[in-house]
Amino acid sequence: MAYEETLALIKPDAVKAGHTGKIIEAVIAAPFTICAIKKTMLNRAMAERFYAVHREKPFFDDLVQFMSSGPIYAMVLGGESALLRWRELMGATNFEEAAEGTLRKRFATSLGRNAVHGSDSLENACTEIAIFFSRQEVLPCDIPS
Ligand code: IDP
Repeated sequence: MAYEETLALIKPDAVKAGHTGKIIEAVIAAPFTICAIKKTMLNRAMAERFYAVHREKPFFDDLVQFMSSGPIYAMVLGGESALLRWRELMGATNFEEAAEGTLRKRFATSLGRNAVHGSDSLENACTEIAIFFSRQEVLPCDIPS
């Protein structure tokens, strides 16, 4: 096991529906360290850059429109095996296939509107974290030494 950091987003659908508190509760209970957190909003160009790997997919336009449609919360989550553990807590991309108790099972309303995002590799986590946070804003420990 190794300490890792991953980027988590609470997507516009979940923020709008008032699920932010429940999602942050699940983050803390898991537990993860919230190394950084901010409420923000992606514009179209930022959403296109964030999801550039999906540029050729038929759902790309809808995804970009959705992700720039309202406020989101961006978090850097830290902990042992944080990347995989956050993806497990999120559940499968398609909420209909997500396990009971996962965030997508609880809060997603469609394949696209699936409440949360998590990086899919440590390399992508680095890139994605840098989109939202400077290094100085990311504090790995809750208790400063
Ligand atoms: P992930 O978010 O579980 O890593 P990805 O395959 O990277 O899944 O897809 C990114 C996001 O694009 C998904 O979370 C979902 O919001 C959206 N998405 C993925 N596949 C579809 C689809 O077939 N139709 C509509 N939206 C999709």
